[in-house]
Amino acid sequence: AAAKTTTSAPKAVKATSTVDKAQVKAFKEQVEKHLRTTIGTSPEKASKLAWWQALVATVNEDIFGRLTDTQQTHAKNDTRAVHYLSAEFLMGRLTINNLTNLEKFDVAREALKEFGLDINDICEEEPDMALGNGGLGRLAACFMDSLATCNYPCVGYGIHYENGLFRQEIRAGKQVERPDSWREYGCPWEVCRPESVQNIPLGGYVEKQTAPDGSQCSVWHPSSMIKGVPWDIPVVGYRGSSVAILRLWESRSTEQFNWDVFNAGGYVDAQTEKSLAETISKVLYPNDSTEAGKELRLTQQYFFCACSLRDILRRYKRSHHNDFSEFASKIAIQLNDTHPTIAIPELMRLLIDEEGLSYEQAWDITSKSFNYTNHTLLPEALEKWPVYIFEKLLPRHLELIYEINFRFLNGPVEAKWPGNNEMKSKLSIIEEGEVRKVRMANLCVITSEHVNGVAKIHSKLVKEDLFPDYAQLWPNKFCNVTNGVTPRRWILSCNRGLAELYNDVAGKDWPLDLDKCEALKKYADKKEYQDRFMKIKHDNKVALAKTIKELCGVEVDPNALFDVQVKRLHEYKRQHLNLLYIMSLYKSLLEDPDQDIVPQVFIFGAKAAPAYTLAKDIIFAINAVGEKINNDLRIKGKLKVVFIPNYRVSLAEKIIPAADISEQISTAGYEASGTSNMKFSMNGALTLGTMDGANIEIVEQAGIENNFIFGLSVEEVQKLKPRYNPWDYYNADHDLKAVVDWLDSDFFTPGQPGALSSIKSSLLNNGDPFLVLADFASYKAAHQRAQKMFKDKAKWAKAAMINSATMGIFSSDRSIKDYATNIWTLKSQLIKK
Ligand code: GPQ
Repeated sequence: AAAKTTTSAPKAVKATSTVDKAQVKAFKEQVEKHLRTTIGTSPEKASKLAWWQALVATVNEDIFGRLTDTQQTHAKNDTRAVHYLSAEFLMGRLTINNLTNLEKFDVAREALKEFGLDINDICEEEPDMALGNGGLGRLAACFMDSLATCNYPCVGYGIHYENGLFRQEIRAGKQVERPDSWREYGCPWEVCRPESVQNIPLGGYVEKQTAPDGSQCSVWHPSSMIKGVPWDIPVVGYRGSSVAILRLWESRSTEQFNWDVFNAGGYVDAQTEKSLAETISKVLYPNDSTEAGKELRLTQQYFFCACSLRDILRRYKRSHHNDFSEFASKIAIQLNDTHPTIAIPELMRLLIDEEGLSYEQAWDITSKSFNYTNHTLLPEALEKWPVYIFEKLLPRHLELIYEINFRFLNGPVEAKWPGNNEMKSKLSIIEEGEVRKVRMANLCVITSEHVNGVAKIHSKLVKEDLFPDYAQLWPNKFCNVTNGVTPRRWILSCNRGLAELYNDVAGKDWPLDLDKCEALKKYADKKEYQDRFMKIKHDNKVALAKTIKELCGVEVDPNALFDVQVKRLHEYKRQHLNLLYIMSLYKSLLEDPDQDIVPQVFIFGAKAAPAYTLAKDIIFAINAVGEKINNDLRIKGKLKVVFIPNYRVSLAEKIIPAADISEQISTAGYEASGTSNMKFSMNGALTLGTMDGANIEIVEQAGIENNFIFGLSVEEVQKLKPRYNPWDYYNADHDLKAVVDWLDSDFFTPGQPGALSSIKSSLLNNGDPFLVLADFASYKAAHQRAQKMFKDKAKWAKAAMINSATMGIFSSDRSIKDYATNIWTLKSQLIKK
């Protein structure tokens, strides 16, 4: 209907006018009741934290009723369900999202206003739930939102880390890590479920026994027992459809095995043993896409998988008793990367050793239940655990892995490549060598019904480059599910202005069907709509400028072009390519301060893994260069560089809606998908990026002419890599040489010459593994195209609108429906009230 009135812009409806007075009154009374009777304070005395807690208690009243309805419906219908196993769930804050999904945000805002409170201000009290590193963990969180919204029966299983991803402080330009104790004052969303506690065996040895019929069997004698305590976090679907459960396991001591020590007067020793058991869920490993290879990490993985599988079995047995014939038709398990791989031998072990099934029966069930998602091709991320660690922690699992491997190599591999030992050693789960290792990805591929990558290009590379031999054995096992992000959090909650625009042009159902946003496309040429769209962007930039002033102390102009790169710091993501460009721009401004360039603000946010020295050096370099540029009066404020400390979900929600340019500049072939690229586009940023990951699919939707694509393609990278010499590019390009050499001076680090030379050294002496120098000229040219377009306000606005309007396929609802249809064969279930 709105489509017909093309001549005048829809009037911005004042959200307040639509809020029902009676609902506001009721909500206000509920909050006050909780403030008094749940939190034990009063409106006069309450701190912001107390107000937030009362607000959450109010929201929880809505959530728990629906949770019970959901669980009863699923139990009654004995539905098939998916179990999403992930070592990370990067949930961020939940208050605004839950209010939004319950369609109570406006009511809550008005209710709090009547107490003289600003809802956004109150919600700043909530610590981020940062139980993940980056894209992989955030994807799991978006998937929970979509699973609930699309009414798929599911449980998310993970670890209840006491400390999430470290808090980053920047001191003298350098990253300093601080612990993140997100639950210090309790988390009002989570519910402990003591009735579902699990006991998990660990360590010890395997005893071989001979049964009366002469057959051999193995008996595991573990050396200790760890208690797993489940904490449930309800995830409300949009418009309150169903409520999904995220179940996170906390490790505790069982004391079961310590009685002897305890009674013998070993009170203190018993306590020490206890602290070991409690160490397991203490801290999230802060590595993104790199394996730490630590024993504790494998223990974490095993601990949460073992708890989760027992939980799954318990629920299955409630309706199917000891008949496992329907297990695979009721249970789908999704492995989020290889981190939960140990669930495979653990399910085998539970079925054989505890439930008395034969190996063949157990394998039949296991191989029909599991699916595996790969998230990277980086060799350093592919988990390989030394056999000696397995022998110590999980001797029985190792035995089962050997058995799976033996049957695989002597079955399908021998059948396909008879007598070919080279093929066997390539495909084996065990890597031979000085230290023998278990290749977790191989175990996943051999066992899983489906193996998927996370963007079209990535899935192709998974099949053709990472697992080509497996693909010959099982070509149909490999498939693609392009990632997505939830439009509830990434548009509706974080960009209210844009959400209202979509309400006006696309109707109110777009958060459930993001393809509807395409309606905006036909207004992309209309001045009034362009103005409205860019006014929304400008307002978001004003708000971000305020945040930047608070967090970095730097004044930035909302009229400048906001160029943003926020993501984990990695060489393959090439923040240093961005930095080299900034230096070259600065250099040219010093040479000609009066040149007519678009004022630009370069905004960074990135955490480096604490042991990743070069990544930390790049953070230091960005801060050092920024400090110099921001204080150089000669360039008249045309250029600003800010590094926003402690980048996390709640900051992303402020930064992304305010971006003009989204930097997605990984070396082609290295970024599996990317997901912030989708969020930026949805919010009207133009992508300045390589043909990598989901960037390819983004420009397929939005048009290459509405984005700035540069650099080598995957094929070109593969071709160049073996004969690449960074010196050729360095010597051939004056500008490039000048900025690279600049890193060696003390211009940006007065009194500390060489403080930035490790970056130069990685580019020249270490062979520039991610082809930064090769892409520099092309990157610079892309920036010049962007600057030129930014001067043409109408053209820019149109491109921004088309980007935003065409991101329908990147709703995580689409991803989840793809999984449900092609991988899980899972049907949605409407919830009876
Ligand atoms: N990803 Cl293997 C992570 O965030 N952490 C990891 O350990 C691995 C992958 C990312 C990947 O780099 C991005 O390209 C993806 O978009 C994201 O996973 C979700 O699939």
